[in-house]
Amino acid sequence: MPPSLTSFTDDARIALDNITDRASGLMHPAIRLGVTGLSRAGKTVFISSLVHNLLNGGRLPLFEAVRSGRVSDVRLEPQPDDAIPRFQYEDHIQALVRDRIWPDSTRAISELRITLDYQSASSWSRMFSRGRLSIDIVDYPGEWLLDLPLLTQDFRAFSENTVTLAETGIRKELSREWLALASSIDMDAPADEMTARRLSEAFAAYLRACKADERSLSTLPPGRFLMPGDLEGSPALTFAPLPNVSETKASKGSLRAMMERRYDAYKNVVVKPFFREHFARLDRQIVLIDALQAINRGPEAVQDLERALTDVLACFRPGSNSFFSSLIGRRIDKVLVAATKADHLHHESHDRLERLTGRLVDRAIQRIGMAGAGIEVMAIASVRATREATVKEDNHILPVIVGTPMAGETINGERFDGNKKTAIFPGDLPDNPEALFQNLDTPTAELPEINVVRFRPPALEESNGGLKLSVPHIRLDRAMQFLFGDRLA
Ligand SMILES: Nc1nc2c(ncn2[C@@H]2O[C@H](COP(=O)(O)OP(=O)(O)OP(=O)(O)O)[C@@H](O)[C@H]2O)c(=O)[nH]1
Ligand SMILES: [Mg+2]
Repeated sequence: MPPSLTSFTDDARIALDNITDRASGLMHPAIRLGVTGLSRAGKTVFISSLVHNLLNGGRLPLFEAVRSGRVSDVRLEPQPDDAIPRFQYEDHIQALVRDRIWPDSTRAISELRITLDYQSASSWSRMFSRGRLSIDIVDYPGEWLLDLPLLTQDFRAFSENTVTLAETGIRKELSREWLALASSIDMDAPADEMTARRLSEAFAAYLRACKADERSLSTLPPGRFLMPGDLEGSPALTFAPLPNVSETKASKGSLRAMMERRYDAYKNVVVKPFFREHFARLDRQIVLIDALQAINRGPEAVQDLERALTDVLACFRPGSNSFFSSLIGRRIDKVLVAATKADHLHHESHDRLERLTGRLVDRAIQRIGMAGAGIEVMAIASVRATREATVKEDNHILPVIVGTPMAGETINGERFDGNKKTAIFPGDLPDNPEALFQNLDTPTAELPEINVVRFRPPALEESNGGLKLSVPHIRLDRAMQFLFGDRLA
């Protein structure tokens, strides 16, 4: 049985936060949209393109309120939370649109408020509703969600899980140095700051090596070890799991006791506040995943992505686990899992990518035995960096995609300068996603080959008057409709 860690104050504070949010929501309807995904999944690009398309009258035929002309004004407004950094929309969009480079990586939480004035669809509500909705978009690293399971693990369980995982597959070679150091240390000896630091640095180096490894995505908790932010060097981040922790209580003043205390501190000062102050207040959520990259990297990477997705989805659908439910609330009623960067495929494969993502989600849901209600799956491209074409080769018509590879990209020995365009055959996904999952467990399993080229963001088309049009995308409007279309009814 998981130790009961929620305190009365946790519950009370969440309830209070929710009441305050709701009360202000009566005056001015607002929803909080969480945008998450593992690093490089495409969060920043998604938010930038979504906002740009809304502000600049983008092509959004599947977003009903815009298509039917009911949205009269869209603007950015000051966000409601003064303590959260603002999502720097202007910088990101300048990079994308003016410089045609991808925005910089972001490492922490940020927020942006966009407000829409609209006419209600029904004449009855038109008489009463003020027709204004603010969407508070919150961008946060998916890695932070992977910390949730830690809350039910004591130090011994955490150590055991982490060490077991470190001894399997690709991770075995990456963890060698850390584990060698850890086993050479006497955890019952008096605590010593330098030993704690050496251990924690070796452990962090292992986590970094996993993340950098080409063969896997390897996202392992604790999430803040790789993104410490302003906690860098603090005791709450200066610990490491230990091999073979015994069941007996740690002796006072020992290294093991110190590690246990700091592990608990990590949960109390890092994990819980995030869930309480940020996560518990979200209404809707999109989870971005880079399924194509995982497939490209091989079976172990796909399994890693599956594991991460399972842990992420468990946060949204805590099911019967009342400990989680009480900490994170049950407010999120719609979750969209979106496979991004679909512009790397020909449109014939978009539905296949969607089915494959659906299968990933199904497997995750089954694994934790939760209800899948309110979870939707799509394949999208926040920014469409390619166009489609066909080439004729030996009497065959081949579907290709055309784009401008980033400066320095090399394809078939040709190095690109960032200006020249090229056509590539992107590769196919299997029609039946099951084919991909069937032999994932065999390390030599063959996965379909997808040509993932890093293309530059597209040059925007101009209208007759010379006005730049909005960022092209794939199915971004469908995502909008699902995430907040109902709130503009
Ligand atoms: N072609 C294409 N590439 C994309 C798209 N979205 C993201 N990318 C690529 O993916 C990279 C990462 O996108 P970001 O939006 O910065 O990802 P993120 O999740 O914010 O990453 P972190 O801030 O590092 O956590 C970009 O630099 C692009 O190269 C897309 O819709 N199409
Ligand atoms: Mg980002």
